Amino acid sequence: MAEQVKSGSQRSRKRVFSGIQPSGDMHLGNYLGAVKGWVQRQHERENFFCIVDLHAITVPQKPDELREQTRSLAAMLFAAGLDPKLCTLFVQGHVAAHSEGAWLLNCVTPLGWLERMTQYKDKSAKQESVSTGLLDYPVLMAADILLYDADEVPVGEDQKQHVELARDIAQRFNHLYGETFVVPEPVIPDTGARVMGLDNPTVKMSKTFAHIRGHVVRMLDEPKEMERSIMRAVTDSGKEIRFSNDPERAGVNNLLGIYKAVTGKSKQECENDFADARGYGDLKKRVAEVVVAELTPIRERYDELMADPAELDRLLAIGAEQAAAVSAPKLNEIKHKMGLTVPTGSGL
Ligand code: ATP
Ligand code: LTN
Repeated sequence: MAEQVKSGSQRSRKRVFSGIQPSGDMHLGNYLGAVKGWVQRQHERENFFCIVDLHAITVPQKPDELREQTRSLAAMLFAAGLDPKLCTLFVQGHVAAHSEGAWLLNCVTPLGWLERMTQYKDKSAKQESVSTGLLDYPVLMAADILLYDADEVPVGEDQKQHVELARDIAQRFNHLYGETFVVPEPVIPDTGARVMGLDNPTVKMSKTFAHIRGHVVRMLDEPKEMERSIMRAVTDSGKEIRFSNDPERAGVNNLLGIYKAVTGKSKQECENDFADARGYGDLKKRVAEVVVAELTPIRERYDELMADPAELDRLLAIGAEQAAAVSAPKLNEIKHKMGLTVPTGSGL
């Protein structure tokens, strides 16, 4: 009986799960690498999107700011185009199955798998004191995904290793306890998967470096500020406007990549658009124009949503209820498979 639920292919629409941390202001990298794709494909999929506050606290956060950023991110995601009729958007901490599921999966995950994660190595090197949660972060992420039997996980390039770990955990669990989980696929966009810092095109655009002037374009920056950051973007001393893998030309490549991801044009069309440009100044101006045009209506919808907190809370409460309806029975199935007793009436 449970077999029928497991195989993603038996559902008429693929099920998507993805998450985003409320750990700072959402930026253009998050939008182009993940959120824009969620919005574009929401009509063809069954969608679960999660504001992962439990992941955010794996590094120190200011409680009041975290609470505020969680609500602000929810408004931003709706403003970016997630439709509550098509998507379940919820806050991870509102659905207890995620923490419980992570514990259960912890008990089948070898420690060595976690110690190998590159994001853990990078982030732990930057912390004075490293929490157990930071090491365990990918197991919580696996629980997020596997509790929903998600077929697809749309993320930026930096999260691919974590989705692969979720696949390994699913396979190991299925091997130990019998078919239980769908083995999810990472879905990485072909453009925008790795938007680089404007001040330094050798590092990914990141909330961690948002305090450095000119590093990010925040979704909520004023148009003037967006223009300023893009016009100041670091480039080389040439003037050819072409996609390139040459590390020397990473700045121009990044700007063209942003242009491509925003406009949805092909590489050839993008290069053609700049065939008679007089230099990088023209490229930057045009990139700033398309970015401002894309983000301005989002900012306006965001302001409307933030002006009605009761409506935002109502939408998040519905999201949590819908998420719990899917994840609670799955949690019981996992517990039962592992030999735990589950409440009578759970059908197991
Ligand atoms: P940051 O590094 O900016 O702090 P993050 O990677 O820690 O962000 P989230 O904010 O949760 O974490 O990321 C949400 C989504 O945005 C993920 O799918 C992630 O892969 C994607 N993402 C983050 N930064 C970039 C980027 N520079 N380019 C493309 N996608 C990105
Ligand atoms: N770790 C991710 C956020 C995240 C996620 C998930 C993404 C948490 N749970 C489940 C996809 C699926 C990040 O930092 N970007």
